[in-house]
Amino acid sequence: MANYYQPEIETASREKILEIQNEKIVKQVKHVYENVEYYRNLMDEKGVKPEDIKSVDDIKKLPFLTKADLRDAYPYGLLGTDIKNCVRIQSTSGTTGKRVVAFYTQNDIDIWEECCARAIVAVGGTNEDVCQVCYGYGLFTGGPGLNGGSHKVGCLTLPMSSGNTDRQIQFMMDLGSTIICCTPSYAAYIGETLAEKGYKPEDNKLKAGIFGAEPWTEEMRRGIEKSLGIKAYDIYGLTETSGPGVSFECEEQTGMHINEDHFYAEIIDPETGEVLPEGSKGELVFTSLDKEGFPLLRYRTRDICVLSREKCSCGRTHVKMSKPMGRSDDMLIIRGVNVFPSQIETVLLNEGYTPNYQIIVDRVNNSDTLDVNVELTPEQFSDKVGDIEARERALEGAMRTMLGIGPKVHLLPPKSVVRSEGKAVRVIDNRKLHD
Ligand code: DLL
Repeated sequence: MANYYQPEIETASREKILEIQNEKIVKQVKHVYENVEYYRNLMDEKGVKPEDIKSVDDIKKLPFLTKADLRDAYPYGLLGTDIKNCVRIQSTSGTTGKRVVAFYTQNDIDIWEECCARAIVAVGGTNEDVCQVCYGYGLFTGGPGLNGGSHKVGCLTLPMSSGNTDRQIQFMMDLGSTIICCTPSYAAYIGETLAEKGYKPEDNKLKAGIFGAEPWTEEMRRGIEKSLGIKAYDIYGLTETSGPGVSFECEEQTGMHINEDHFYAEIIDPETGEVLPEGSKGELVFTSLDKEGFPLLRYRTRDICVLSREKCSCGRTHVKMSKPMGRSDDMLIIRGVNVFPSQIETVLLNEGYTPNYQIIVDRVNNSDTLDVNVELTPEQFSDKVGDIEARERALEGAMRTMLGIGPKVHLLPPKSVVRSEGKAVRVIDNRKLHD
């Protein structure tokens, strides 16, 4: 039996959803044009006026926003309201030195948490559940978003944050957690640790897990379901549009319903920017229909997906997106943290190294590893082992500060990073992330 948090909107007719979207977009574009100089300039350059946007069909006339715009406008250039109306920031990686900073009014937080509440109710959550949130808390949106959603549903919320697996397991067992929220790789790791400690899947009270923030395969889903004895559901989102809960899986487990009353989704050709017909594979673009603090219009997510309007047996009418099938840029997600090779390059240049480097990513025991091989110049090269090691640790520290996760750095003799005849191969990703 399907459960909804806001049935009237989650199962609304297509006409009703369009009516809501059309009403919101006209207001939102006018508001952004009047209040966000950065975007007004982009619209003026394209010769689009707010009056040209009469319905969501006209969204394709608007200019795109990208992570590069977020960097150019950092920190306040895309703010949609007076800063005194904002109550929170959240943040994720930028492409180089500056992070993406998103602003929220209280209304934005309420809507975001409602979206997460929809996801929790969709997996069977009620006020009788104990919801263990082990996404990171802090600037990352995972912890705060699911925490807020869990409160709205009335679950007993365990704000665990990530890490300290022994304590996670102790609370899970002692307090009888029934829903767990974390990255899929952490869920797999918890499952493995439970088994190592001698627990069988039926020893815990978990019934469902809400996993996202990084790509994962159907094979991983089956593994997690088996090791934890639960149903594993996907959840998607990004800081720029709020955080987790932009879309979520229902009991059908065949894609994630996008909360269309708040986000308008398009699929474009990543090369040409052209809007593709329904059912095509391409880059997902979101327009926030009612965000106040950070109202991004036509934000290019770089996630490659397919949208489907096939009728869903759960009764929800909102469009479904497939699992992201890759990215149209070079962003990596390592242990749930977004990492751009350009951030690593920035650290190397800042620290006086050359940009001859290679990033090697792998997954060992359900945990991602990140190694960075960096070539030294003949002047930098030293045959004193201690000297090299000290420099490796210093570089690891600088990278940890920039990335939010610590890589293992290996300083190599001159000419040891393979030169490519074409485009330099900077990243070797040995993980299997997509089906
Ligand atoms: O990862 C928000 C989030 C937190 C989503 C918790 C789900 C659960 P960012 O740090 O801004 O936000 O990273 C956003 O992560 O563009 C995708 O590339 C990737 N991503 C998010 N969810 C999924 C998913 C959070 N379910 C970027 N499957 C997005 C695959 C995902 N990739």
